[in-house]
Amino acid sequence: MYSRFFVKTAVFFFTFGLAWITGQCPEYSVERQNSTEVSPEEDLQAVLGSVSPGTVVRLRNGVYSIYSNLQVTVDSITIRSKSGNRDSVILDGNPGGGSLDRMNFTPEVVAITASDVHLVDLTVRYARDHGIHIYPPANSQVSGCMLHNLHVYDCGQQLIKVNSTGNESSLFWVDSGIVEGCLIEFVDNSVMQDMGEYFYTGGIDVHGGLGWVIRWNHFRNIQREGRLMEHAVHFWSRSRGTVVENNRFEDVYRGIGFGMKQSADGLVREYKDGAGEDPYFDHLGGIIRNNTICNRSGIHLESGIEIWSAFGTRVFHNKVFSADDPFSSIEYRWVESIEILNNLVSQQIVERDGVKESNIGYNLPAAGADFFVDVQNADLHLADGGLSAVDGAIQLGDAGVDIDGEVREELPDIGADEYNGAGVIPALTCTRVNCIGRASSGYCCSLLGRRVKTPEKSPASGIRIRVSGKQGNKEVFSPLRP
Ligand SMILES: [Ca+2]
Ligand SMILES: [Ca+2]
Repeated sequence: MYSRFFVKTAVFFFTFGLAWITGQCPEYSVERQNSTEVSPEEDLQAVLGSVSPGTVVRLRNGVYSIYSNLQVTVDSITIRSKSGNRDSVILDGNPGGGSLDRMNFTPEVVAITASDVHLVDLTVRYARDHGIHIYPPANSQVSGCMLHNLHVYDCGQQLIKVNSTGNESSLFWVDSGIVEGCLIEFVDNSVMQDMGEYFYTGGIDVHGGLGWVIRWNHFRNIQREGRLMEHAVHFWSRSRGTVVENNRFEDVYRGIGFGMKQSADGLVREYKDGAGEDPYFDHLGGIIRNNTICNRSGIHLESGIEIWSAFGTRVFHNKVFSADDPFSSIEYRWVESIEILNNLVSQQIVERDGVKESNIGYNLPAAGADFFVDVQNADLHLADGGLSAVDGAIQLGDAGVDIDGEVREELPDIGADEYNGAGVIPALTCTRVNCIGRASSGYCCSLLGRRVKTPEKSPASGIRIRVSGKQGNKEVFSPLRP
């Protein structure tokens, strides 16, 4: 009987072809004791000011006109669409519906100065400055805010901004935030704040944040005309322990940045243990893993991942592809004790100045478009041109899961995708050499150097194995050889 073998093999290679990144975001599951509902014609600001902590505010479908910053000041509330469909509830900072000029927009659509506030399943658009701004009230820290399954787009400065009180004599910060499963993008990038030499505009910009997680998001079109602007994700001013994982970046000027400043210029976070003070570092620890960054032809990539003025940061299993030559795929400068391992990039990983005691290795540069399934659609799954990345990585204890949510195998692949046969027909090799006693068929088979379970009996012509992948089920075949 071959059936048991077929089932096991099919499970082993099975993958979902569509929704390969948003499908992995965990469900929102926080329970609150109380619940209330609001309609677009009601005064949402008044409702948010009157609820008690532990309330879910459910927004009925429609466009909510935000004439002045929607202030969230009550701890432990969830603001979410009743329907669960983020496209059906829109918080709109251009309530007059006038032309898309940032000077017509409300300064900030949502301003959060409370802890444990969750925004879930909503659209936020058209802020003059920041779409969502989280900052502490005058005299206390903020922590535990979550942005889950939002669509945030077209704001003048940063789409999501996190910073301190801004007051040196009473300085507090925002910790332990989560941004997950969101679509963060520019649909019309003419709203960006043009400073002449650059745009003061980016995706997520966090000063002095401790313990933030950015995962399973999709960042798109955070660029304009190849001109200098902010990152799609930037943590600095001595942010610490940031995790940026399993995100998909598509057409960005700068993808992910940890750190920037070389000295305590402006307000920077200080920690009780004195970390990063002498010498100065602008980001401490943290990990950037399993992200894909893809720029099409004509969209300049300045840098996919920039590590500047950082200590102990790890960059594992990312993929950076740009059709045109970037300044750098990944770059690092003014760093100490960082690790950049198992990354796959289309151009180069650039060491700049001031690098101490760092571990850079097992990366694969110069990966062409043929390495990937579909660069036009920013799908950086490995294709048959990229098999040199397969099994070429070093095992890491903190590698996370790949872009499909799959745990890596014993021989991990370089980049963000553990290859699973999707989209290609790998070569099957079956041999009796050194195999006696190891397979009941008398043959041992491997796909891409990976041992696969063999049938209990071999048919006379050869061994056939079914592989399930994005393009359906395929059979791979090896004639029997000695
Ligand atoms: Ca492997
Ligand atoms: Ca995979």
